[in-house]
Amino acid sequence: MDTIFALASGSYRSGVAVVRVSGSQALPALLSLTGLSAPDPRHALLADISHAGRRIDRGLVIAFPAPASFTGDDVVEFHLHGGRAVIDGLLAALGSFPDCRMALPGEFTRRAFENGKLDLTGAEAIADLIDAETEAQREQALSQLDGSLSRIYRDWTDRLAKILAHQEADIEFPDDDMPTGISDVLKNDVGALAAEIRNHLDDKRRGERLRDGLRVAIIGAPNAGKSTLLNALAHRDVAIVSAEAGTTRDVIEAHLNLGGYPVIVADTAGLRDTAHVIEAEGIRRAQARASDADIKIALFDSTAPVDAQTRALVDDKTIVVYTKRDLGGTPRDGYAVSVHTEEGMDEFLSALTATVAAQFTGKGASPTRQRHRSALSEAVVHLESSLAAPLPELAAEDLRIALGAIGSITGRVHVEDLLDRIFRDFCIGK
Ligand SMILES: Nc1nc2c(ncn2[C@@H]2O[C@H](COP(=O)(O)OP(=O)(O)OP(=O)(O)O)[C@@H](O)[C@H]2O)c(=O)[nH]1
Ligand SMILES: [Mg+2]
Repeated sequence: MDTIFALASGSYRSGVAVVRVSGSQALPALLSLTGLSAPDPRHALLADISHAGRRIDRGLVIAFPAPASFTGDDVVEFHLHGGRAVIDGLLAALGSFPDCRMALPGEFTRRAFENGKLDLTGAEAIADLIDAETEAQREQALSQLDGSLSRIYRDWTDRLAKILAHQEADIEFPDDDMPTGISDVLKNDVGALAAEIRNHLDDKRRGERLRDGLRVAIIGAPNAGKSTLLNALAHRDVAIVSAEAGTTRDVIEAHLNLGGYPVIVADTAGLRDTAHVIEAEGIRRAQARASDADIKIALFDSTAPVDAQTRALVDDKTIVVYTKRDLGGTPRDGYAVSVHTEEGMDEFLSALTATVAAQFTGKGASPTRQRHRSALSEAVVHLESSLAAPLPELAAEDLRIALGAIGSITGRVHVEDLLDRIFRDFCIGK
């Protein structure tokens, strides 16, 4: 297998850059570039790094001999000055060693998976941690990396493997009063497992929404002050504001961090009847965005009569806000704010933050990807159909598919595990 290397730290021009090397040539390359003979494992050493008689840099080097490394293979790290010529010099030098090449995207983590250092949910957690922009996203990624999802799925695969083993045994050594499909004892276990998985899936997709960001749509009549509010929330001029009604046409998004939760707020075209083709398309987009938003903010101009079109879209996912409080008017309900004087803004912001936070309340780890959700749904379908299977072999087949589906989430279900369990749990001479 090739030895792979890559710049592990971010872009060029940084105080320190880390270049990581993994594979059987990592240690020989380190020794050749530094002249060291036997570096202490996992100890940083200051060394001159040279190649072909020319010095590349003076930096720290660390050797992580297999298997106690990130990938499980021999790994070497070079901590250099983060300049282009330095990094390029080292990458070129590494490329000149036999069987050494630049790593593909994700290849270090892939090797860690292949060497059993991580399961697939762990690998996904690393990607999520790198992408995390808010505290709650970071916490979710870290707890997934710690195995919050793996533990649940491993427990389920263990239980299901046991059930399947018993079912296989029932087929192999049938009792005289062998039931047609699956025994009552196993039925109970399967039913309980299916109920637990259904319960785990009934989480309002909070894990996935935390990764993707909660979708909030600002809606209201033209000139209600939607773009003004978006700019205030984003603390920058994202959308054009003008006294002319019908200014905003496209959906304009800003990514915010509200109380540690990621939120994508969308400003939309003002809702009204119009003969103008472009404005009408803008309004269509506004309505589409409103209908798939997790939370809507319905804006009403305090100084104007209540807009019926917007009012009709208010539901239990909507926060009602009256704008331009500085100009007077009497709001009927909701929050009254003035973006210009900032009156009422704190109250509105706390309400919005609390509504956002409420979307993420729930106990325990939640699936963080559609991939997890699809696999679990497939498992539930087959667990349920095993209960109704007319023949023991068909029940076993359903259980096997369900086991494969759950196992695919961590990528760690092997027939071997299953056989082990069969031999461990039964006396074969039964
Ligand atoms: N006095 C006062 N004026 C405001 C306030 N918020 C917005 N405005 C004004 O209201 C007008 C319309 O604001 P916009 O933010 O462009 O309104 P909009 O809802 O985005 O309008 P469309 O894009 O046309 O649908 C602008 O002249 C703003 O300056 C406020 O709190 N107080
Ligand atoms: Mg606007």
